[in-house]
Amino acid sequence: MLTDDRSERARLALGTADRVLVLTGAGVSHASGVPTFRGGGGFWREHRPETLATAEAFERDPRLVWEWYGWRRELVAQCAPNAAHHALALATSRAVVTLVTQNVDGLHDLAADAVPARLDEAQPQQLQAPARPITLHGSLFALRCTVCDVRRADRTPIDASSLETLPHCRCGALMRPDVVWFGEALDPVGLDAAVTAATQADVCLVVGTSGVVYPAAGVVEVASRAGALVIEVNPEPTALTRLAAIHLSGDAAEVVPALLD
Ligand code: BJW
Ligand code: ZN
Repeated sequence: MLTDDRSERARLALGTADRVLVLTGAGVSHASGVPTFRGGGGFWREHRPETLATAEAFERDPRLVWEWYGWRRELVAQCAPNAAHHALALATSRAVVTLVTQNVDGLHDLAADAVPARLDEAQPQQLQAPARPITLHGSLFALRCTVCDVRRADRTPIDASSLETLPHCRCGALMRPDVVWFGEALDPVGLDAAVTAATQADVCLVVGTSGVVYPAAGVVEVASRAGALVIEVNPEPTALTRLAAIHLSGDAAEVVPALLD
């Protein structure tokens, strides 16, 4: 329950905005059991995630990188969207809300899939099918060929016991996770759509991101420069707090549903 002044101001701004841009990061999935990228417990074995999420690491040791992604795919496959994902999915079906995520866990999409069932319980006349989130950094459950660039959805377990058992393309080459690693370009269509939404937003809601990875964090800078009121939900101050007119400290799964109620 949000009762203080800042929360009420945030609720009012979101409730009266014509256009809202939401940027989410790993923290939005914390209550679902997905580890954040940089938080405590952000290590897998002795490796920092930052050193595994690179093309160089994959070139050097594809088995190690696939082992890490296989582990994350299994972990995330057991996780379900939480109240923040559901509230945001419902919001994208109610108003002009553009949802942009850095997450590769697919939980926003699962929440969007669940909206029709929830619509029956809500007021169907006010709602439309939720817009799909813009996924800036790709998906854990998609593969891309390292040679011919062909993509495919895939949820099967990864066998990283040898190079031969790793996922391969029909062209014979090795497949990689279809995610964006450091030094790689984001899909220009998704990034352009996010930047356009940022220039048009009255309110920019930033949830559960450390705000240190660009160009994703730059989307908030664009919104702020274009005059959007920036609202941040995060238990900690972040690199983007300087842009926030309102910082709400807390768990996204509690704060976000109360804000969008
Ligand atoms: C809670 C919570 C709860 C906890 N409730 N909250 C400009 C300036 C500086 C550097 C650069 C720049 N432009 C580009 C760069 C370089 C680089 C970069 O940004 N580096 C910085 C880190 C220094 N960027 C890139 O390399 C990008 N590419 C690029 O720019 O290409 C240029 C190019 C152009 C043309 C041709 C070729 C190249 C690509 C960046 C890709 C990032 N990819 C990753 C991995 C994805 C795959 C995977 O997951 O395996 O994306 S890195 C990782 O960080 C992942 C995340 O999406 C991303 C952001 O992390 P996020 O979500 O913020 O997570 P955390 O863990 O950092 O934070 C969690 C937050 O949640 C914390 O604040 C907690 O407090 C909070 N929290 N519990 C709410 N319950
Ligand atoms: Zn191929």
